[in-house]
Amino acid sequence: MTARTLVKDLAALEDGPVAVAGWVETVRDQKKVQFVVLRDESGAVQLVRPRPEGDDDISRSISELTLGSFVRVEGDLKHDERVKLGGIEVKVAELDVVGPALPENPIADDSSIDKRLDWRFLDLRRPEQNLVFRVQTTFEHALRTWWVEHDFIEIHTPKLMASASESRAELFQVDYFGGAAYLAQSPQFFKQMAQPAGFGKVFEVGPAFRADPSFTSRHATEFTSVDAEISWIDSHEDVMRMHEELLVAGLTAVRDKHGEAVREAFGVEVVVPSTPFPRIPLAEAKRIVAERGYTVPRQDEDMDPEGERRIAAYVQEEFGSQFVFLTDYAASIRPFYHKRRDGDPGLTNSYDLIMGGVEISTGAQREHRIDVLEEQAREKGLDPEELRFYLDFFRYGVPPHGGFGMGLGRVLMLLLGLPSIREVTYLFRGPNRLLP
Ligand code: AMO
Repeated sequence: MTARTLVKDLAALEDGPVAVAGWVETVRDQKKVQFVVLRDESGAVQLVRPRPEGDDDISRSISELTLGSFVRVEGDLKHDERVKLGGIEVKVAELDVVGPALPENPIADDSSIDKRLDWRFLDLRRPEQNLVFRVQTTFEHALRTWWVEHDFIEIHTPKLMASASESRAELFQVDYFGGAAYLAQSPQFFKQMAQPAGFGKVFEVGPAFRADPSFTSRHATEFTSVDAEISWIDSHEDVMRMHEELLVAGLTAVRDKHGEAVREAFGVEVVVPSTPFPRIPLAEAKRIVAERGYTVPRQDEDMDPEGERRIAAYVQEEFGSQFVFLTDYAASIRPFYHKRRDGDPGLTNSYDLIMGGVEISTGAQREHRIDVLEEQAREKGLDPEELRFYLDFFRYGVPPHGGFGMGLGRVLMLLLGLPSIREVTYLFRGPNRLLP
């Protein structure tokens, strides 16, 4: 048996015997000649077979091919400029239908996103979808490479927890041997644990769960959280610097490897931002959008989505940046573990990162002084006893530290100009979706 060649590698080969394998995208079953477009994970190629007088086994099996069937083909590669699809074709000598498909495809290109998600494995066969996950792979790989080159340690924190990790409201509870366990909403507490553990700099890319009943384009009940936490910082400024450098590394890799394909498939440019990203205190950001005709509804709270879009439009016009750090969040709207500003305890050393008008990340310096941390927990109505395991991390020595959490799906959605996190999540999970 000839070894299989990926479609993308065919063009570089000389004419001669090849084997290809993939699924059937189209069949043109003509009287004199039969054409099949075969797609694999790397591209599509035309198969051709002159029809013999009175048909034979191969011509009959081509006539009977159902779209989507997985086939293995041996034949002769021929370069021919007249072939529209890449200037090559494979003349079929043997064809083996390895995985026949049912004749009716349950989805079409114009099916609703919900219908497509019902049949996600078929939806993912579209080349654009394939590209989404190649971009994701490249992006994650570049982040990981950057971290490794900068001496970070990779950790995998448990997702089964004894208590809430971000807020009680969004907690999934599961039965745990007759007791209760909770699904981690964030690796927050355990990535911080790496600091008293003396790890210095850590990262994690892993699942996070939130029982958030919303149906927006940016919320999922399970999502991939990209987290980092570093020791020996002076303030959140050090975290922002690491964050922006990391994003530049990730986006540079995506642009270099997929920039052209992304432009063709999604009509957007992968732009590598220049650093530093603009930094705007939240209160000032609210003033700016108010001056531009939009008043954020609850002034004592975070930006709402419209406010985020407006401030993004401003930084795009003013600084040509797709990214902006909103800083100086009030302590009242931040979790107890954020460090308050020295000399101005109403503010925290924290930030949100906005990309293309959507929040993709929260970061902060953490409070590492146990007495202050306990006090802040109490102030937020939390029971220090329930948080004892976490508070213990701070009783035996810990350096000043901080980090961020970033939603991978949101970054990909914005990077590719796609309308929903559903399009960039391998299998989306929302309030109405547990299958497939
Ligand atoms: P936060 O709660 O802001 O911060 O979450 C960080 C980032 O995670 C993404 N995200 C989500 N993505 C999809 N669906 C959701 N339901 C969802 N919820 C959050 C967003 C968000 O910006 N522990 C802190 C981070 C830190 O301080 O290190 C945290 O979890 O992109």
